[in-house]
Amino acid sequence: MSNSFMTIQRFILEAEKKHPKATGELSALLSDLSLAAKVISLEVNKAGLVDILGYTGDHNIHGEKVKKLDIFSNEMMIHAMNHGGHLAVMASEEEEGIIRIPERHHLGKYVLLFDPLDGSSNIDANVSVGTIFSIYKRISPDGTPGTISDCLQPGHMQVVAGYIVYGSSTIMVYTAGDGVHGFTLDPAFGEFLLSHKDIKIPTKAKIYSINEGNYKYWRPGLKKYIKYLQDADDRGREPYSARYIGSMVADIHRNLLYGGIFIYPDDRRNPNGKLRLLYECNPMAFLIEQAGGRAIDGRGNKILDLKPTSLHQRVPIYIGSKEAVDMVEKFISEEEI
Ligand code: P6P
Repeated sequence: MSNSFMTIQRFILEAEKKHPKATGELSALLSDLSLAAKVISLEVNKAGLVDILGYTGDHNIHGEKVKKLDIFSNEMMIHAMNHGGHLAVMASEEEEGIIRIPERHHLGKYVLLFDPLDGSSNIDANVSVGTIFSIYKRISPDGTPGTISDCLQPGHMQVVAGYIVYGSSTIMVYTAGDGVHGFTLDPAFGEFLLSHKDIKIPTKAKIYSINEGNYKYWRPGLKKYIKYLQDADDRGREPYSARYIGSMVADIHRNLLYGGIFIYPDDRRNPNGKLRLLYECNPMAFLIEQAGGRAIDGRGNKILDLKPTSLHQRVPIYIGSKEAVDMVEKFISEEEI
């Protein structure tokens, strides 16, 4: 079947054939996720029309103001995914604790962690937002309710990771450990069609993405690195562009396609940075490494090697084109404290 009509369902089934022991559970799980993505995309794209923009007046577990679409997307993910019989447990960036599978449903062998609508503080300004997801195999005994330990596995144990970016079009990008592939939603007939096969992030970055408003709080090595990028053309090197949307999914998606580095560092105000290890950093790190890039915490660790200690822990992240991450790692390792 040519790419132009390769639906995500067909692609997943083709990929499954490469694994003779595959039971089809993971494929069904990914298909369920693509359905949830279509529904969220529909709501995100008409939010301004049906008055589900704006704040609910509540605050989430992180003390952040909650958007109506946050609630909708979180509930959509839970209700779309909790009855397929493929999951033992879920956890959401919007929920304090783990999300149990209702007793009436079969308990599966997978674990789903997700950020239902990342970047949603931007949505009233029509800025691209996204859903990020991460799938692990359970480590607790089959047939029993999943546990928090199932959710606190290191990122290198992921079997699937991906995101859906709701932008000028809706694109679902995922990896199952065999490359990174992108599917664009054709709204005419509601199918995700293969549009980006085997994505590789350019080794050289042309873009750096960081909130420079926090400059005065940064560690010295990071300040020197950003200055080095800004002086690139003085040294006869390819100048860099600063691009920062403030929506991780959109920033990472652009850098994945064009080449770039995204940084949310630890600084004097946020000693562990802002982004969550389970729901943002691990899935993006799996994807970017699969696409040929790197993802580190700036403390000598690969993101994927970090052992999570709590559901909502935050970690610093330097992620993107290999050369750029190598370079910032060098500046940080040589910094005088
Ligand atoms: P700041 C959105 O709120 C988010 O979680 C990520 O999507 C984004 O990269 C980051 O926070 C932006 O944070 O502090 O630069 O506004």
